Amino acid sequence: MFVDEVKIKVIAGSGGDGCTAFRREKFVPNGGPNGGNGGRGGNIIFKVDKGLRTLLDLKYQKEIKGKRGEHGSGKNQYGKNAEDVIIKVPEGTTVTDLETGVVIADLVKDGDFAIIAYGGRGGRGNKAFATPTNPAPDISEHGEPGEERNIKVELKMIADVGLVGLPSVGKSTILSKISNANPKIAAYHFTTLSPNLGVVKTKDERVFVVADLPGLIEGASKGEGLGDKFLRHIERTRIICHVIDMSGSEGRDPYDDYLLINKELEEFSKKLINKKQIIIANKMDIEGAEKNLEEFKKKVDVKVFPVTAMIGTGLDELIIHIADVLDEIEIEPLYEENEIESHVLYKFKKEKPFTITKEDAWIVRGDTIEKLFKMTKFNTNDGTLRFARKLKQMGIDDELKKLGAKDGDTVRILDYEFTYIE
Ligand SMILES: Nc1nc2c(ncn2[C@@H]2O[C@H](COP(=O)(O)OP(=O)(O)OP(=O)(O)O)[C@@H](O)[C@H]2O)c(=O)[nH]1
Ligand SMILES: [Mg+2]
Repeated sequence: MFVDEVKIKVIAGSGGDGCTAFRREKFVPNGGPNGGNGGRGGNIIFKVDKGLRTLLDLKYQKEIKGKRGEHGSGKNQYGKNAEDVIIKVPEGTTVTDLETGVVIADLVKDGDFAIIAYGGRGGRGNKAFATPTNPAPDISEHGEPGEERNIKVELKMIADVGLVGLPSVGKSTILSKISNANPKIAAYHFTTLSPNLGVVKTKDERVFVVADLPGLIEGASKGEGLGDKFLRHIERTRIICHVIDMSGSEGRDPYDDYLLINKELEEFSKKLINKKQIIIANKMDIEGAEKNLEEFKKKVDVKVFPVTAMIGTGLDELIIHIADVLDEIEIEPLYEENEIESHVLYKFKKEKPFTITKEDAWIVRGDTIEKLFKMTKFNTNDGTLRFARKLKQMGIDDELKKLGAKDGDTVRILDYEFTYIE
């Protein structure tokens, strides 16, 4: 299994600001409050699109930002909610919060989705703060900041295509030429000891994953050579690319090789032999290969792709053909039912509403209090007073007193400083 991994920051949209406004009508000197609420900020949603096979699109981004909600306005006009940002991801994508290590989403099938960061709610307009005792409040809120998280996105990928064949026929060479992979290549048998995976991108931007397997030999299905250990890796691929050394360079007959490998595949499992096969005739540069190919074609009734992997000849047509065939074959579910460990989605972590530490000043920290701070408009008396009241309600005043804060001490929340009064 090939795991692709991307670390990225997601910042959902903030809510729009609430509005402070008052009705103005002819002959009504002091109209009531009519500032509307801001709209909700855009969520960041990951959604499976089964056409995607890699996380390449995410690799080039450092962060994903949601849109801000619209601000509220006078005459009780609510701001519009922002549209969500929907990021397409492939089947088998998991998302982990880097701070807590908790899995936020495990997206398995086409259409599965999860909210990765929640948009902030809209700030309330002054209309919302009106009470019988304060019918004309001069107060409204900023929008709530959108949720911010650093995440790790992982893709557990299974190959679409398996390259099989005898040792030294050029499987790893093909993989190295058509994909981003860098497998070991050498003139001796069993150069490849475990499967290599590579991502192939065609000129018309289709993407698939190819596995290059260790060479198979007679008896492989029963464990000869590296044998059956790796055959199960191709059980879940959609296509088998059967690579044949058409030059017969080791004194072999390409048609015998073809039959031998098919026999091993069949003996290992019916599933393998029933898979769609594409025949690749490699080493066409070597003398005798052309003649062998002619003979070979007389004996088999399938399309053969002649290539010279070493210099790349024929590979462009080959990968376009593979992509065309893949388009016609359904992707099998990525996981068997019993392989799925859990689908539990976690949302916010529980935490203390605030902490206070004595540094150069009394520093108050905590999501709730910091959020309240960011949502407060300090340019009005009502706003500032409400903030002070909230500090008291949350128990921050009491806690400061308990810790020994004295009249005149400085208290800081984010970059805002104020003086503590007992
Ligand atoms: N002349 C020629 N040699 C090739 C070609 N493709 C691969 N070779 C050579 O064949 C040898 C084996 O190539 P590999 O790609 O390692 O073969 P493999 O099928 O992965 O081999 P194992 O991993 O051992 O099963 C290397 O020396 C390659 O340079 C080709 O198109 N022409
Ligand atoms: Mg190899």
